[in-house]
Amino acid sequence: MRSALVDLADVRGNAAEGVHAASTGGAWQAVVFGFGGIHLTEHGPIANPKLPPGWTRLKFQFVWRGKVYEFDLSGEAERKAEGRGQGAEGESGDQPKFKTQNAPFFPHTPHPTPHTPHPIHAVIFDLDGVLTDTSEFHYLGWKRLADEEGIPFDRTLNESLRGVSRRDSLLRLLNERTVTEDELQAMMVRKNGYYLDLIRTITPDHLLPGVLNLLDELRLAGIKVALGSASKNAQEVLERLGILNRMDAIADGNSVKNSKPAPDVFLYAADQLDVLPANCVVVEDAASGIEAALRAGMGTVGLGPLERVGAAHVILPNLQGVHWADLQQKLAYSSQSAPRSSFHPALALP
Ligand code: B16
Ligand code: MG
Repeated sequence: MRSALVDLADVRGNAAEGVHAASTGGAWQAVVFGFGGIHLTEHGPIANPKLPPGWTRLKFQFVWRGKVYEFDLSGEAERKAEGRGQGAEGESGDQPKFKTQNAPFFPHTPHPTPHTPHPIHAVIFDLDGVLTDTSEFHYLGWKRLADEEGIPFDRTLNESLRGVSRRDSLLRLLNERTVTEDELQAMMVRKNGYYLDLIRTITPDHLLPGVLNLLDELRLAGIKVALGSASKNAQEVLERLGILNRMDAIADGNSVKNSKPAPDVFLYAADQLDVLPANCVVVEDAASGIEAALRAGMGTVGLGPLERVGAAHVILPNLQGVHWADLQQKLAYSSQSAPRSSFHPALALP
């Protein structure tokens, strides 16, 4: 799929410059050697077809050692392979037989679950790292608290707190340190005070590039929109960004008990929207958020590096220049129906 989509879905964003011949070759090999199960014997090429469910026929020519071989393979359960024209010499004259009982020469890899994407009725956006960048404010808030407490804290540690609830973030920051529940609560209040002071500066200019346009396109397309954030300050941030009224539902740190990577916040959003989880797509920047959305059975768009959001169905650097029509197409081509537990690899953009 990755080879095929380089040009079919323009996943690298440069198909206009010409066809990617090597990728095309890769797709051909996947089909002929993979699904067709062609292997080369001293008598000629032999097929051991394993067509994906839904494929009824696979027909192709194969040139080997100056000879043209035609294969016309059916996808029926009994794998009746119908050869026409020239076939494997010495095996069966003009009518090649395809060995169904032998292991193919070229080992098969399991093919992805056939793709039957669900129609998308709603998009659920994470807040920090997707609609705006509050992570710097979280960093400054945690840093101040950590300095006061004499605890080491840096930007690398802050990075690992993306999408992590306030309480869990503090527990990570405290590391092995033991504190009472009252002390824990007091520290959370203190950090949040610092954070609230900082977010007063947020204005609509703090919306990340591409967000407003995508929200507009979703509205035009009749797609519902919700927020799915771990933050308990999400409403205030949305208000300051000027997009609170754009949300058809809000699911945040106040809505559910279990935070990401539990699926609860996204399931809550879907419920509020009255849309089935399978018809929702989540846009997230955090590994914990992608995991939560996958556990909710939703499609996922990961923003950021592969190491962070590699489990998502579609991966983009950010939302700048992203159009709903393109995103929808990428999601449709991704293996959205693959088993969630496999965290099927995504379509990565450079
Ligand atoms: P609050 P998201 C998350 O937002 C942040 O990424 C994370 O750093 C923060 O700890 C969490 O919200 C809780 O935020 O302290 O405001 O409740 O990415 O889920 O929108
Ligand atoms: Mg986030």
